[in-house]
Amino acid sequence: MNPIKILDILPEKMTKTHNKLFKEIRFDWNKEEILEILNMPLIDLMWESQIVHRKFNKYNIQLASLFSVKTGGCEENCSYCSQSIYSASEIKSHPQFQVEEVLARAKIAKNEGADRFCMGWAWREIRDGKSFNAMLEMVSGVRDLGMEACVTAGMLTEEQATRLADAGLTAYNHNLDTSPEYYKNIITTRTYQDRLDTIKRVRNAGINVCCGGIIGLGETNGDRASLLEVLSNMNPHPESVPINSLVAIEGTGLEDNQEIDSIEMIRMIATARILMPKTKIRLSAGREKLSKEAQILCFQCGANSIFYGDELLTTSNPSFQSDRKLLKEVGVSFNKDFETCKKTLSSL
Ligand code: SAM
Ligand code: DTB
Ligand code: SF4
Repeated sequence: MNPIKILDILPEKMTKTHNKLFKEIRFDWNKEEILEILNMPLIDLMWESQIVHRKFNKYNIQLASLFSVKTGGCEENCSYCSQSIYSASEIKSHPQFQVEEVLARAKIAKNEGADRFCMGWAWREIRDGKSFNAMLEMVSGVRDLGMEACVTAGMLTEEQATRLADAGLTAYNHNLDTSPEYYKNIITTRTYQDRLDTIKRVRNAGINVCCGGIIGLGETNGDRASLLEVLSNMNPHPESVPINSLVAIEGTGLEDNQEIDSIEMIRMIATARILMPKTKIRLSAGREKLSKEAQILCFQCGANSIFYGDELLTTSNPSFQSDRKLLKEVGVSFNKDFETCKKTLSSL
């Protein structure tokens, strides 16, 4: 049905909200407006977000596979992370994988239907030298496979960003994680401004920005709105916004945090979709705790990408096969190339 037709039959109050939301892509959202959206009656929020999603996007889901190229031993103290040297989790450090090994993993992901390959380094920042040169080779190797390449490796300099752009990097992932106000409760070894500066360097180098956050850190709804305010006031908006829900890992500072309700994830995704209509909203960590139905509601409210593959960085994720089954049930295409997608689906 044409959404404009639905608008015609809306009660007056809802039409007003709608006009406000619908007018254009905005970069001036404020916290109060965002909180109002985040706290809307759920049914209205789901409906509003779906209309925005259908207006601005095709209904497909991007599949991004993730690989931890360098695991553990990170000097930052992010209290949710098993890879930090401050964490008592039993995660085994692993030296950086070789270029060939990484590209072999990218090929497997491609054969499974992924069209983006994201590579993670447990680093505070990128340092020049052999490891960085290998990263550049990995990026161009992934691009040669016809996939999008994303890297997440901490802070970087202008020059490093330019070299990554020259190697063909599609996107750099650097999350703000939470609100500027709550940030100090989660990480103290770097500042919010450090994160913003890195994101700016990525943007200036012409690389797409992948920047999101985590819910379940103990933050309030106000903090969630505040994080979304920072993201939606970036102009242009980040091309990709991962919404993670905390995977409470034993030995990390947040191991005892209470699990968040799936409805909160749905609200966060729906609100992100309304604020940033064209951005890829990635339903990220924590999917194993979501029922099939909750994930479907996330897709309906505008999530249009998932991390696809049995593993995230150090924790597990739904299997390739179960995700393909889910997407088949939902009936959305999951690859840019619809024919390839249909072939993969029919071979299930
Ligand atoms: N070291 C780099 C950095 O922090 O930018 C890259 C890797 S880091 C693991 C990537 C992102 O994963 C973090 O910014 C955080 O948002 C998310 N993440 C890490 N551990 C998580 C957890 N236990 N639960 C949910 N999200 C997590
Ligand atoms: C993002 O926002 N989430 C991904 C990716 N970017 C790098 C990482 C999730 C990590 C979950 C915990 C783990 O596996 O260690
Ligand atoms: Fe290091 Fe990234 Fe983990 Fe923070 S989230 S401790 S920067 S690997």
